[in-house]
Amino acid sequence: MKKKLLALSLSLAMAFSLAACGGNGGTANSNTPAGDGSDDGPIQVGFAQVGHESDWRTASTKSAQDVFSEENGYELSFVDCDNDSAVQLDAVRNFIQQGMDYIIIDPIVDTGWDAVLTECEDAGIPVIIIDRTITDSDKYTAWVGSDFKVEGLACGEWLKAFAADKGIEEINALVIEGSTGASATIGRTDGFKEIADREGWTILDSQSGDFTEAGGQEVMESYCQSYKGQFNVVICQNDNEAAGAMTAMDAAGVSYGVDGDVILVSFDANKPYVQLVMDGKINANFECNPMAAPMVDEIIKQLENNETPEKEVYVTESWFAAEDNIKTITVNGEEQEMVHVTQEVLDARPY
Ligand code: GZL
Repeated sequence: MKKKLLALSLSLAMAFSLAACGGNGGTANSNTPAGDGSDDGPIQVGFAQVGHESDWRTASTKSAQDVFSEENGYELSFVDCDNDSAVQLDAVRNFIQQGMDYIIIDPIVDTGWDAVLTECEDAGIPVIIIDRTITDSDKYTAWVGSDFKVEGLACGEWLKAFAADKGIEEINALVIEGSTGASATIGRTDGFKEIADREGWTILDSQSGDFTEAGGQEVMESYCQSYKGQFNVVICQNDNEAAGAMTAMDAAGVSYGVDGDVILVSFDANKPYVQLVMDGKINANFECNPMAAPMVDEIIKQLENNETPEKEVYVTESWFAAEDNIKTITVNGEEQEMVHVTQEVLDARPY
């Protein structure tokens, strides 16, 4: 769209300048084709990605690289911002300088965006946000992602039903949060806490593991020292933190999972961790679908055809459990299925 508009405006400028010169003017002759605004080159897309901190992020990046490929008519400029917000803002400004047709951003944190989004708007470059959200500006064309608070609520509603079924009367939970300031962290934390407050559960502690395995292990090691024997639930806000937490609990002699003393919950549901649910190591895993790129491709096609896309597009996701004792949960008044992980379910996982 931007290149076409740019080509058209240049053509018009040339036409007027030629007219101003009286007649053909300049070197162009009357046969010079008027700019039709067509530009058969690839659509230039700049993608400022959070980083490479997790399996989820790897799947998200692969999805974008698969969709915004040369054979699909794109030229992708990809920047791994390594969880550094300053790097991410610079990447977006560089995309503006490079004259991208579209800019995609997965925002590391949800604030500090209005100035650079205004610059994109002034440059006439549509911005599409994926995955995490931006709360201090709406100067973007569309957002594609998950409802993180619903993920947190679903986790709490499942735990309530699971505890009731198992006759567990007291919940003393430890939470390993994701990256501070990330909307995924904020939503999952708020959602789970809403149910915990409603049910009178105790959240003994809630610290950030930064969505990494090392971070999850470090926080869990600290928790095992401070709270060993006091907790019966661990909520990890992504799979990599759950992997680190399992390492730490193994070392501390804390049992977890279907046959353990501690209920272990994760988010993301990457395939290797859905395997761990089937193996009974993780009791429940709440998917966060990283495959936003195909929907962004559809949005770009709409924009190329001068159509107006929806401002918000939600990806589909499922809730997985090791046991089939809880068939459904109710989240925000909506009945949702708990998927009991069988080999067939695992084999069908796309990432
Ligand atoms: C959530 C995404 C989070 C994942 C983590 O949509 O932003 O960031 O849950 C990832 O695995 O690091």
